[in-house]
Amino acid sequence: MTDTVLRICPLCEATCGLTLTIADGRVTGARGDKDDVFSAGFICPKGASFAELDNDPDRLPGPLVRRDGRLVPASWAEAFAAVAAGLGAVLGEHGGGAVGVYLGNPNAHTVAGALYPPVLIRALGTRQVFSASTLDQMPKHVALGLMFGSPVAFTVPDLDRTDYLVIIGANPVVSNGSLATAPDFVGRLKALRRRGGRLVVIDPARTRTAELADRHLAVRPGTDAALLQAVVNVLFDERLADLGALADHVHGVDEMQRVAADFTPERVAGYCGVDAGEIRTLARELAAAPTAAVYGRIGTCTVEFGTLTSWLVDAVNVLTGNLDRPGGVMFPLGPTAPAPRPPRPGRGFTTGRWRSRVSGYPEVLSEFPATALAEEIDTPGDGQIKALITIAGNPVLSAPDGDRLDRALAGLGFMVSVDPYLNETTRHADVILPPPPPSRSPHFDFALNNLAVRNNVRYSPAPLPLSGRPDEAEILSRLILIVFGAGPDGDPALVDEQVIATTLAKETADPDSPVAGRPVKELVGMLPPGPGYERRLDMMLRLGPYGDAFGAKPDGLTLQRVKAAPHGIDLGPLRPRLPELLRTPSGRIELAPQPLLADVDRLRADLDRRDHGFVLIGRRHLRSNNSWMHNLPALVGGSNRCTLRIHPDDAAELGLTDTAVVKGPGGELSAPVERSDEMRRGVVSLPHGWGHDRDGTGQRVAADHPGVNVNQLNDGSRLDPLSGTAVLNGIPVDIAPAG
Ligand SMILES: Nc1nc2c(c(=O)[nH]1)N[C@H]1C(S)=C(S)[C@@H](COP(=O)(O)OP(=O)(O)OC[C@H]3O[C@@H](n4cnc5c(=O)[nH]c(N)nc54)[C@H](O)[C@@H]3O)O[C@H]1N2
Ligand SMILES: Nc1nc2c(c(=O)[nH]1)N[C@H]1C(S)=C(S)[C@@H](COP(=O)(O)OP(=O)(O)OC[C@H]3O[C@@H](n4cnc5c(=O)[nH]c(N)nc54)[C@H](O)[C@@H]3O)O[C@H]1N2
Ligand code: SF4
Ligand SMILES: [Mo]
Repeated sequence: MTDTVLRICPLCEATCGLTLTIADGRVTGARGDKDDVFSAGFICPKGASFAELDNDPDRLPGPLVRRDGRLVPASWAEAFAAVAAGLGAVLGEHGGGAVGVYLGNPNAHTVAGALYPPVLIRALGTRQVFSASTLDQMPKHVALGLMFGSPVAFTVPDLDRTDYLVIIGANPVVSNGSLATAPDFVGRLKALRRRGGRLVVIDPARTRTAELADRHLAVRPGTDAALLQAVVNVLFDERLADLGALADHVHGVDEMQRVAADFTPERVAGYCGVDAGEIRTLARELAAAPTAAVYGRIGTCTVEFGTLTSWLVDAVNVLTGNLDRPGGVMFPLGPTAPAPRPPRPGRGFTTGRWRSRVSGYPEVLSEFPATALAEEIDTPGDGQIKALITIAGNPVLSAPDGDRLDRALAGLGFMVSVDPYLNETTRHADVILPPPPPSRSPHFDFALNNLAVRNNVRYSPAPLPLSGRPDEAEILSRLILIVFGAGPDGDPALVDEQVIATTLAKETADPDSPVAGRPVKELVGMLPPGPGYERRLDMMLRLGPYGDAFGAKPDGLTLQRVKAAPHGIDLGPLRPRLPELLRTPSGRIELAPQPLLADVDRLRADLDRRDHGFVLIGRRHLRSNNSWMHNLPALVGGSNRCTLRIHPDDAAELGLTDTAVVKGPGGELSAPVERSDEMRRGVVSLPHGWGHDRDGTGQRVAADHPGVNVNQLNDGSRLDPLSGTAVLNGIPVDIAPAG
């Protein structure tokens, strides 16, 4: 018998609604849900491969436990007992501070990943916390924190209403968008062009997104901060800066003008590899457009000046009056965000409240740089990491110098990984606890709803039953109970009930909360019976901006209402939200925060640098996702290959034939050569997440097409100092023919 069921796709940030076909208790196909209020039927090749991904025979059906040096299948009870023993030993001898935690990207795409890791980290009381954020968007958090007082006040381009969109260092036609949740990003770009709007793409490569643009500026890698400083320079110099409605809410305009004064287009043109006239035109067009939005992503973050670039993206949005207005960049308001409180100054945002043990890196959002994980494990001394918990991460491939991390992991006292696969990282674990596949997991976009180009709420209960295995919420809850000393058999519901009690105690005590002064017990009694994560979701929705405030606003959202609308509920276009979200001590936007001004000296000192050899950047492929989707026959091969892309004239000058040897600061590798005039001269690209040739992994298809690990070219010593984010784009490399 064939059936259909709805499920939001967890495979990228676009959050498309899918209609899954189910036969004999498994998923057999996927298509776009035409009635989804947000995605309206859009689907990409990855979503269309949902069934293969869900049924991948290499997904671990149950836990693995290390016995006599080998990972062998075990029962769930045995696995949790092994965690209690192994982790318990480290906790007993060294305390929670000796336990490291690494959180990978899919935590942004699971219910469990949103709800439990913070509780686990608090339970451990550890400062050894690492995540994919410092390989990705951390510069954006720091810039937002310094400018708006809140590191999660994401500025999202109002794609469907803007007249002029500048995309810097992003390739949404391939990535399907990031920090801008928008199903069918391509369709939205085409619609922009159709309504007479213009698209400018700034990228060293003429990407598929650049192909859609009116104008493409092939900037030199890593130099966008200077280019944007020059845009700011022109805005002031030609009296084009116009803050519009923001004028009363901005501090630091004069400092901004001063700091940009020496970054004239003529001064930066050689450094950026972009004509001064092009930069002037960009500034003039941005100022002249009825509305405009500047949007930056990976190419603005994982670079030498990541935080400066992220700041300048929004500085330009402010100076052209485009922040917080329709058609500009706006602040989404997700359904589980806290209900807005009255405007008031906040404490602002700081980093460096503590420092990493070995290199003294400042903490940022209570994390250390992912590149520091290996040294914190392999450097002896007080506070050394003795045990590691990884959840949904593969840092051996995703972070620089995986070989060192690989060796470090092998020396840990204990390691547990929550991951569906035996891969380059999890092969070092003493216990692997595999979550069930997405067809057996619920879905709610706690994080991505706050990045959506249109406010909406959608929930997918787990489409299929668990059949005897714990869901990821239970796995993580049991880890938390073990850390609390409740042993492997504690009641996982206790974790959720504890969070609910604490949250409601705080809310009811807050005079500005929608439930101020109400008895906690009464509110707890209103939550529906069911899994703890659903009770927490219901609580968050009811406390949120559209919530029913536990009955006080009878038309408001509850989980029950959301469940009754399986295709989702549209919550309308983005609306202006200033000044209520500002949490700077001044209560204003800080246009020129001191830590950023201080870092401009480093940029200034770089202006005379020129590349002598080649520069390496990254590249994503439509049918791939970081390191973990190379195991599906339907997705690997064809154009999804790990090749060195290089301009044909560069290849000819170097005398490259089939294979090139690439040498970087961290190592050397050989890769097939792919000639492409998409590349700027002197710039080459390799995709990341490949290098599936290590022993003892369990992804058979991936092992047949291993590719090479680009991150081995990188020694990890170069970081954006303000955010601790690894420089993954703009790596100097030498290239030679093989042999
Ligand atoms: N050179 C270079 N390096 C890069 C990048 C780059 O552009 N260039 N990009 C960086 C970026 S943006 C990111 S986000 C990082 C990603 O870095 P990581 O998050 O460390 O790596 P991923 O490859 O995304 O690994 C995800 C892991 O989660 C597992 N997984 C999948 N689904 C689930 C699930 O439902 N639950 C659990 N528990 N686990 C699951 C997978 O099996 C895999 O092991 O890589 C970074 N590395
Ligand atoms: N198909 C697919 N989709 C994905 C992923 C995937 O691996 N595959 N990964 C997901 C993840 S984790 C993330 S974070 C997002 C990322 O989403 P995006 O940021 O849109 O993805 P990228 O393709 O890495 O785009 C970065 C662009 O920056 C350019 N670039 C590199 N260096 C510079 C520079 O110095 N300056 C400028 N201006 N540009 C530069 C690159 O050429 C590239 O085109 O994608 C997500 N979606
Ligand atoms: S665009 Fe992203 S969310 Fe949509 S179907 Fe593809 S992978 Fe899934
Ligand atoms: Mo990412």
